[in-house]
Amino acid sequence: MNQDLFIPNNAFFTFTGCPQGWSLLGSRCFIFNYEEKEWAIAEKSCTALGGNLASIQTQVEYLFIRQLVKTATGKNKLSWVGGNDAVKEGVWLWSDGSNFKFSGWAKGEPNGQEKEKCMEINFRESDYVNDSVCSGKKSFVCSADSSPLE
Ligand SMILES: [Ca+2]
Ligand SMILES: [Ca+2]
Repeated sequence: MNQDLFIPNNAFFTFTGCPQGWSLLGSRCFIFNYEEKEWAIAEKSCTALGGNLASIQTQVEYLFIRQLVKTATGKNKLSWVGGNDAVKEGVWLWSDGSNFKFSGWAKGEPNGQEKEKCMEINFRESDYVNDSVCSGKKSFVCSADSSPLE
């Protein structure tokens, strides 16, 4: 192996284009926010940080986001992500506008019809993706595209 190509982990975070405090995965950045907010207020907080509530585009991203929450809180803390079917019942969209291909709902979910329009992870502190009532106050995860190197 060419030693010149070795990049230490911490340098990776420093130089590949996530704002401070965000974590890089591939070309995207993620951050966990402990403060509990309604889904829409959480989305506003994410946009203020330059992102949106997290979209989950791959299984690897799902695992990464859950690990981010676990690392920050020591448990699988219930958290909002960016999926919602607020515009039309049953039509799930990501708040960042990316293509919704997610199929990792827990068994029997989404089940809330018109009452549950917002997507959460770690329901019952477990590997459980659920649709829920948007006015519930929960921690949340934001995502953003990373910036290219200058
Ligand atoms: Ca719904
Ligand atoms: Ca549900």
